Amino acid sequence: PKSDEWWRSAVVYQVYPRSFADSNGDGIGDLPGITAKLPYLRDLGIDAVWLSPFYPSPQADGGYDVADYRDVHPMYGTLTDAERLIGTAHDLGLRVFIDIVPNHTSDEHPWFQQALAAGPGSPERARYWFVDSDGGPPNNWPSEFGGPAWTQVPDGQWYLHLFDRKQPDLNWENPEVREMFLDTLRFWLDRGVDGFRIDVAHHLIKADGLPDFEGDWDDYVAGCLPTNTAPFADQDRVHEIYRDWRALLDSYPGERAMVAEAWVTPHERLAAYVRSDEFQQAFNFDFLRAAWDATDLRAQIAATLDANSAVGAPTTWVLSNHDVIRHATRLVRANPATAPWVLEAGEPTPDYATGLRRARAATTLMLALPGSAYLYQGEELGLPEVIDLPAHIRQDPAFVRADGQLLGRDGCRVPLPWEKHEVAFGFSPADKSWLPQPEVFGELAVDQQIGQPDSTLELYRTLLRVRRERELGSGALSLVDLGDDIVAVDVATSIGTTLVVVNLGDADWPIPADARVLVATCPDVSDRLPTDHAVWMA
Ligand code: TEU
Ligand code: CA
Repeated sequence: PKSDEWWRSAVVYQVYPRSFADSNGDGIGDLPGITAKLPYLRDLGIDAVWLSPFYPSPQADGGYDVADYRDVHPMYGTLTDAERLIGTAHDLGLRVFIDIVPNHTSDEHPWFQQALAAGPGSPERARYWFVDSDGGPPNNWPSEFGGPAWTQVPDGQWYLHLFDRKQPDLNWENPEVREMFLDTLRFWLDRGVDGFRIDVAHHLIKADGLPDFEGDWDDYVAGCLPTNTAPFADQDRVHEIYRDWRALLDSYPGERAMVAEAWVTPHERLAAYVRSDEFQQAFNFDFLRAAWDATDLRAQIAATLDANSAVGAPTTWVLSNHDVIRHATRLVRANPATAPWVLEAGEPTPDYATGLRRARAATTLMLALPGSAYLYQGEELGLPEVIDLPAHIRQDPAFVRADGQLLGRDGCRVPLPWEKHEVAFGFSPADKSWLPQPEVFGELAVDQQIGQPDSTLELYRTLLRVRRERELGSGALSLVDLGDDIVAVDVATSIGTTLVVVNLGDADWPIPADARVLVATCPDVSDRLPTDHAVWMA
């Protein structure tokens, strides 16, 4: 029976291949670079690695614009390199998730090229959303990256793209589209992949007739509207697709998993993706939207657990990913209510020392919470968002399409520092890095932190070890009331009870005399927990 359910409490580490480790000196990370660093990840104490897209792609959206779903971009290596990476990970006891991008292809995918050549009314165009419309776009749908979601081709038809114009949306009413993705999943399952992260899983089905969006876009983006009020999101029929996929996964040996990237609100609608015949997991993005505020954090934890226990599903916790401002910066920004990916040009640079303290405390909270947790490369080093990248080197379409008003997501994608005294801080054997690394990355390099008891890297290693020893990922959680400015939870497992306390107030919190401190974010915890610090106690 498939009862192991390893994914329930798994800690999954996201690798953004372009920025992780470069093996051949072109300044761009690659698969052999990742493979060489897998022992580092094993020693960190994670369970699985998730790789953002490494497929052939013109890189109009960092590879989330796929031109071939069953191959590797030459700049990242070869299919053999992918197989070697998967095999090495398995030998080290790590599972591997890959990213599947089913909502759209690249405009350089052969299907889209064939659609352009074949013309209106052709079966090739029927794989996408090509529509006739006089006098402007067929409806009012906006692109996530700014401007309308429609682009006109020379013969007059318009095609839909919820993201960049180089990312045409596929038509999931078309059986050929469904077949193509089932074949793609088979292709990677046959190569030993353990799981899939499904990009914008809630967008695949569009409402019949493509009606106008009647809601307020800012409210929608802020997560204040039920997502299905948008005709391009969270439509009930999308669930059919994932039931087909899960049936395929379940026909393979081992327990293969799927996690939905679905920006769906409210919690009940998101929980509907997580079921025994659909996704095992859906990212819970609440922490990305939470302010550094005890009331807010408590509310997010309580709401998530309510919604998920209603369907008997475990939750996933996330503090950072490749789309949002790194949390060492985000948790101190002037206006935390702004969407987590919106970094406005000219926004003041938050104080890093405070940000780092909060980031460490937030992680200490997250890694104690039952369920699974997703980490984003570099957060274990306490990396800040890189805010001052010059405009001419920024590549994110979210920046390019916003006329410089928004800075986009390049600042969380700067290549990792491995060794302070090497060129490119050890990211590359050459003095090259596709985005420039700031000086502070030298101090934060892996070789500066490893073995240093007070470093953020060692904090992560300790948290992950103790989490495993005390089985916190599968514990029973309750919120504890220790005052307005304190977030406190109690996690009960067969090993015992762990009390987690985060101090968000201005005053020290007195640590009880009989408490045994297991992990703390401050070097010397004798009897008090200072502001912006956290502790695990037995
Ligand atoms: O992101 C989905 C998404 O809608 C947001 O996180 C988006 O990044 C935000 O609105 C910024 O403008 C996923 C991927 O994670 C992201 O990298 C891709 O750009 C996007 O889908 C399109 O594939
Ligand atoms: Ca390279």
